[in-house]
Amino acid sequence: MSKTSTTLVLIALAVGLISLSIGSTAIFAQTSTTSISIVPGASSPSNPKFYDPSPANVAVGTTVTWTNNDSTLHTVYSGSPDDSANGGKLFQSTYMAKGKTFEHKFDTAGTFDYYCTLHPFMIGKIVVS
Ligand SMILES: [Cu+2]
Repeated sequence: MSKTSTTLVLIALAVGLISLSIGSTAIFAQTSTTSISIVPGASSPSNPKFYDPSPANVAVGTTVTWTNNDSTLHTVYSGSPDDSANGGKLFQSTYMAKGKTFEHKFDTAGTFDYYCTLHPFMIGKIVVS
C-alpha cells in the first residue's frame, strides 16, 4: 500500500470512530426537555390559562423548564396551595421576573402539582410516566 492510501485508510478509520462515538453519545446521553410557558396575563385570575401546556405529559428523566412570559413576578412551587406547609418540598423557584426561567428534572413517575405562591389560583400539573 502506498503511503498516500495508508493515510487515507487511517483518516477513514478515524472519521468512522468519531461518528460511532457521537452516535453512542446520542443514544446513551439522551435527555428530554420540555418547556412550559407562564403565559402573558397569568397574574389575573380570569386569564383563560396560567401555564402552557398544563397538564404537561413527560417521560421519566425529563428536565422541565418554566419560562415567565408574563410581565409580573411569579414562582414555581411543587405541591398545592391547599397544603402550603409542604409547598416547594420537591422543587421551588425564586421570584421569577419576566423572561426568567426555572428548571427541574423529574426522575420518578407520578403526577406532580405545582403552583405560584404569589398567585395561588395559578395551579399546574406535570404527569411523568
Ligand atoms: Cu404568579
